[in-house]
Amino acid sequence: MFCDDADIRRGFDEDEFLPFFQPLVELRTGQLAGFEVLARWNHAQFGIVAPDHFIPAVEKIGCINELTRRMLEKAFIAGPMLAGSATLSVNLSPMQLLDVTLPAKLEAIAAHGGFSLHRLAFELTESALVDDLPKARLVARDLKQLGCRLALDDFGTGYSSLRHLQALPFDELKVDKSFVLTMTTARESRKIVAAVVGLGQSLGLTTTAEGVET
Ligand code: G
Ligand code: MN
Repeated sequence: MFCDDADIRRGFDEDEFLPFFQPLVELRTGQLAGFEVLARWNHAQFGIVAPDHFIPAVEKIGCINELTRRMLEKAFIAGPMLAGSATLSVNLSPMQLLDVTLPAKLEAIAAHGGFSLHRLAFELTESALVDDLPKARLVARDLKQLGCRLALDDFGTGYSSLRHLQALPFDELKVDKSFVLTMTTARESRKIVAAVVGLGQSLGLTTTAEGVET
């Protein structure tokens, strides 16, 4: 059956998981700033499958670190094709921030792929922060010591967003696409986005708008 454990394991065996690259553009200059690395499953039978259809199952069978490893390895191969300062942003599942072995593994993958960790950012959702904050802080600190940046993903959708912003040493704020997509038609969404940009500026964070598609 599609997306059951055996099918996912088969997908890993066949190396069917691959990164898609979503451009990040600096609004002020129009320059390409980097890419978000998004997992896709190039399924033998169903073709390209979006992450919301397989990430929960990959997490459940304990393969999310393996998925991240493959995304990083494949993305780092593209590293030499990126402009000098362009960055890569990779999504982490909440549980991965509680894995104290992640920083050392990441360092090894980056060294092997010849990619500078100063050009890598990790995106975390707010739910990463509720389970074991002291441990998440340790892992976050180690990641930052390696040079990585941390982004708070989907900002504005969880509860206690502002408190989470203080909980970890974030460098970036990503405004949830639900606000951005409705910005051109809903005044309230515009106000919210403006307020989040202001918040980012006050806190010295880079603010990214998700979901700009037109
Ligand atoms: O469909 P779309 O590419 O917009 O989905 C993006 C979302 O899917 C990300 O914000 C993230 O939540 C999830 N996602 C995509 N790639 C990965 C990945 O490699 N690891 C994890 N944990 N989540 C991912
Ligand atoms: Mn993201």
